[in-house]
Amino acid sequence: MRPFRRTRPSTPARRARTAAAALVALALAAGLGTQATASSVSPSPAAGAATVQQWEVAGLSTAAERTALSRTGTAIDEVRADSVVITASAADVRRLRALGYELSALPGTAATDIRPHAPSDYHTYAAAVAEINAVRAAHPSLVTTRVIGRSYQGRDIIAVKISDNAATDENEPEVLFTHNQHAREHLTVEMALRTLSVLTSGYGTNARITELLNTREVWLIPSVNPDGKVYDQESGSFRSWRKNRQPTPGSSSVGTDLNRNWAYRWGCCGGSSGSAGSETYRGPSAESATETRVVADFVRGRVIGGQQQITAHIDFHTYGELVLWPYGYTYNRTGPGLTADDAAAFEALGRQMAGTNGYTPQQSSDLYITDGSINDWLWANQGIFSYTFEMYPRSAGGGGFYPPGSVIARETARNDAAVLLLLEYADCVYRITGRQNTYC
Ligand code: LU0
Ligand code: CA
Ligand code: CA
Ligand code: ZN
Repeated sequence: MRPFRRTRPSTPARRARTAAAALVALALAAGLGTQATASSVSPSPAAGAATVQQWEVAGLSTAAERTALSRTGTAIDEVRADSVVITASAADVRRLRALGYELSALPGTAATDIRPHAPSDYHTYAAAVAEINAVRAAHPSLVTTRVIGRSYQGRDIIAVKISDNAATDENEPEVLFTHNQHAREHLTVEMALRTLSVLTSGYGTNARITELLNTREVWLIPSVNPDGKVYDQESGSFRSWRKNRQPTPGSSSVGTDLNRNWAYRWGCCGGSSGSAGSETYRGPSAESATETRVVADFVRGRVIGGQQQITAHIDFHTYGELVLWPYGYTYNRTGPGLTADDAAAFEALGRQMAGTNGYTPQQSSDLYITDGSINDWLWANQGIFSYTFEMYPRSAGGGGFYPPGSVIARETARNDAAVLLLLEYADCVYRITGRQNTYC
């Protein structure tokens, strides 16, 4: 386990800083004019993508201190023992320093410092779609694809189904994997392609995979945010873009953080921002983002005869090497709709999956509070055991959001066993704590 020290005594400077951050958070919530403008928080490529880079923010060691920073509208890239790493523009840095935060630049992390990946490394969105179509053509009884809707800019959002008799909706537990909610997290799209390859090549050759695909229906959504992916990846240098590409009405800002836009306790708890320019902008209302709505409608469409068919889910992100479970909106281990038995099952399966890939298992809010996340909605609203995996690297030194293409094969294969474990328990996740007779 990552050694969080929740009880570290607070220094006067720390208390002052936390108080200042809280005041600014209040001002932001009240719509006062202290927030940076859209162009400074989310620069247009011409205006200053070069100034966006990663910074270490010193002296933050508890979830409450990290949540205070995120209340200023900052997205936290990485949690360290006594600091965090963020991506920030020069204007963000000035704003945070004015609040008393100590920031130091992480060398080599500006988007323009990062060597563009070779086309053979990370798939573009179009290349990913082409590969999916090729796999489907090679395995027509095992793979079908469905356009579940279109992104804000009109790109297909695709769900790939993998099962025996894939064209038929059979009465088998369904498992969902979502990828690339955050634009710059390109390794997650590679993860979807890896899972597609492992499952299709293993069917008929590997007894365990054959049995799983005979008894489960697997859904992969390889890119929830294709507009963001294309915007980040296809201009010649990376843009460190996180959100979707939907303009906010009444503002010059572009983009909603899809993982703050889901419809459970949306905006409740200081785990997202109401400022359109923020990296964690939650949108004007829950499911306001085209892509959130498309995926939520797809999930609701899996309710058949009053029963949600999807039982288990992983949302792939980068980075940090973490296995996370709900709730994100509260530090409490249990909450409405999340009993001690539910929490025990979440934790047991989360820890077992982490045992296979060496990630750190923890409740999502051990990092910092998030609200409107996909995990909270899928569990509270749909009863789906929903995890987040934060993939490679563990820290910025491994390449942050842009690790070299040479790690793709190793770091996606690293999750094979966890994916199969989730499929195995999809018939009854409570089996992992021996409570199947009570709950399944
Ligand atoms: O959405 C996020 O902030 C995630 C973490 C949560 C799922 C708890 N981190 S990320 O944006 O860096 N992928
Ligand atoms: Ca089937
Ligand atoms: Ca089914
Ligand atoms: Zn993410």
